[in-house]
Amino acid sequence: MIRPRAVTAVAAGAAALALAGCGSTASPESSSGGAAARISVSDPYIPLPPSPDAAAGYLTLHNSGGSADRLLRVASPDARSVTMHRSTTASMEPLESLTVPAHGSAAFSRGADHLMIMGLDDRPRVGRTVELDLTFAASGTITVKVPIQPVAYRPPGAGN
Ligand SMILES: [Cu+2]
Repeated sequence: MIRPRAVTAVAAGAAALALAGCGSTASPESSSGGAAARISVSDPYIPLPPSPDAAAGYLTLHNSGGSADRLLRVASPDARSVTMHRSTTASMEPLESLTVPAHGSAAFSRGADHLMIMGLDDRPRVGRTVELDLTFAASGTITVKVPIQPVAYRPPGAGN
């Protein structure tokens, strides 16, 4: 099952650490300015892949802050590699980064940008989770536990 509250808590903690680490002079309490990016993650899932060799990962990134941020790379201790891909009409190509606009969102979703997860270290099954470590230019690394879902799963908020 998805536990959005847990994911948000992890994301908020990572963002706070990143702010402290980069020597920002803004105090965490002064939220009125809202200049910094504030990233959270919702609806992460991996449709059950036929084999551990290659799986697709989907999730939505939200930025409630006043500055854009960029997802630079994704890694996983549970897989050999994770890459960001953009689907084109013919095939797909690597994506260098994904921008999350200020007060906006960006998503990896079916038929569009997606995460390619290669070489899962355990046989995939529904209910297992895969850790993804998302590293942002401004917000640092946010860790998400992504559940493997049935092949036809759609997240609750998906309009299409
Ligand atoms: Cu791909």
